[in-house]
Amino acid sequence: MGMPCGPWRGVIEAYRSLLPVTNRTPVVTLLEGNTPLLEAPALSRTLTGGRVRLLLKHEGLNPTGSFKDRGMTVAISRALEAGVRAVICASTGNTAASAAAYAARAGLLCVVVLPHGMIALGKLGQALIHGARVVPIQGNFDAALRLVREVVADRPVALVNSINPARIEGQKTAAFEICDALGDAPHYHAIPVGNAGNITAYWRGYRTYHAEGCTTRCPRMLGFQAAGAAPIVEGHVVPAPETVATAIRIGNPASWQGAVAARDESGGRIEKVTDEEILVAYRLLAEREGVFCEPASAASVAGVAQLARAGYFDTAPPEATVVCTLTGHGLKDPQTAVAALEPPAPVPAELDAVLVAIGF
Ligand code: AN7
Repeated sequence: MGMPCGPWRGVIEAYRSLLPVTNRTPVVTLLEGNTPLLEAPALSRTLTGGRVRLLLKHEGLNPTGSFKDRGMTVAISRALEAGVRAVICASTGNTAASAAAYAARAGLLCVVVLPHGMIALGKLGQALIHGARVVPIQGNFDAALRLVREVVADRPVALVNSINPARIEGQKTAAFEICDALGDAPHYHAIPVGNAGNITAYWRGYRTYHAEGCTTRCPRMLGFQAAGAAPIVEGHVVPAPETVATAIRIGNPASWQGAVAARDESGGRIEKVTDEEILVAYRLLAEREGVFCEPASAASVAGVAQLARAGYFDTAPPEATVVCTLTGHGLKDPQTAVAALEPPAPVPAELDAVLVAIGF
């Protein structure tokens, strides 16, 4: 379709004809979307021996620091149109941060139900500062999602998790932007999988653009779960998911079927990556490409590295493009960055001591 001219007005205005809005829908936007698609030449060399062209869709540069804003602009706009006074979600953190910000802008009450003690610091700070009613539970994300489904069953509150179809519709705009930037779809698309809404959304976006005649192909979808929270890979619900990547600490994804369909219809894969592989990719992205994403986001790059080691890209077309979605910003979770590297101990405020510490 091509990007519209003039100042960026958010994903609803950019792709209005492909989204579930009418001219009566009050658009609630923080000008999300239009995120960079960055070349990653160092990672391409290091991880794939230059076999493929690696690009990063840096979704951490959305207004609240994650891809959730693309779906939230549509979900909150529709909730406002429907006349509800409050929205609610379960969250591992980013959905809560996004819902809280968009609800604040819309003048709606926002309730977020979170697994206590398992939310990265920045995300909790966002939910609080935007004025959400924060309810930490003594249970995990899957329990939180069960509870909010029960809350909305007989109350006039809009659920803004990705089981709300407006969320998936909005999130598919990332695939549109990638195709617009590349002039066609990439050959492969790598993405972290938690509740599996985003892989479902990207696949829908790629299929839509292909059906509209905007692209000549669809990519193979490559989804990656954390090894301690890999229900789709294992083929069964994981009752007590565990991973350093708290954003994808999910044992029973709501869009399980959507992820399986994306994999099978695209001829792709869904695999698991260990916490160690995630943290190696997390540091490589920061050290070699200057890109700081949160641990869950690095699962996409860790997965590409794993597949490259196994020879998966040996059969890729020449000049094959691989896009990795970096779903959230590294500043969301400063504690994991600091823990990964151990900040140095302080030295006296004297030149000699500083020179020794520098290593000069
Ligand atoms: C950074 O915020 O589920 O597979 O409640 O925050 O669409 O769930 C977050 C998910 C990947 C996984 N990367 O996306 C929530 C939540 C980051 C995330 C995912 C999430 P889905």
